[in-house]
Amino acid sequence: MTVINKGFVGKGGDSHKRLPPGQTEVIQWPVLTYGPTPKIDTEDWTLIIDGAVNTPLTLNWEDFNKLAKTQLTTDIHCVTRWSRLGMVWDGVSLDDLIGLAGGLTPKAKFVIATTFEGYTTNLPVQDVLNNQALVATHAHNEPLSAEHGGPARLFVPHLYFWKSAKWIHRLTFVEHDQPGFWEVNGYHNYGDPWKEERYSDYAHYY
Ligand SMILES: Nc1nc2c(c(=O)[nH]1)N[C@H]1C(S)=C(S)[C@@H](COP(=O)(O)O)O[C@H]1N2
Ligand SMILES: [Mo]
Repeated sequence: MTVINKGFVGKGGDSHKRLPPGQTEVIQWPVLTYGPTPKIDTEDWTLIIDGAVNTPLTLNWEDFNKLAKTQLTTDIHCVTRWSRLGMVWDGVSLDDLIGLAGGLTPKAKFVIATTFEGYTTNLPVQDVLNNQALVATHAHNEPLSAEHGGPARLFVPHLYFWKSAKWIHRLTFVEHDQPGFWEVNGYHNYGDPWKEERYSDYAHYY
């Protein structure tokens, strides 16, 4: 297993130094879902990798769990101003999934994540490469609960947490950007917590 430590400094001490502007540390882990929690049985679970990849594929739960896992120790930041520091997450890296799909074609500029219940979010391809993103199954060595996106969710911790789509079902690589659910409803298209990219310019008019 690959283990990547993104600067975890332990509990207490100077955790404020790594809180992005406008964020507050929480100890409990809030649940934030637009709508009800879907219950996805692992028997019905599939992950589709398609679009601008050389060999599009669909993995079932058994296939997916045979893949090598990558562990990330890092912080998460929600646009509603809570951050949880030093979380340990396990899953299959997007690098490995892309490799399994024969690599990206030159048209792969963005990735669109679609979930079982229809939530979508968009990311530039560069933001999901080089161990920055997982299809995660575990947090703190526990399988993800349904509320937190289990059996598996996208995990892209360097961007606001709405980009980490729960109940992930499909990753489609595309040439042209397609803003997702929150991105068309006033959230920023990119969502860098360190630049406080919370809302789109348009949303500031409200
Ligand atoms: N499918 C889906 N994924 C989602 C959401 C959602 O409503 N549906 N909410 C997003 C938002 S706004 C946040 S902050 C995180 C919250 O994840 P958590 O409930 O595990 O804390 O999930 C993100 N992923
Ligand atoms: Mo959020």
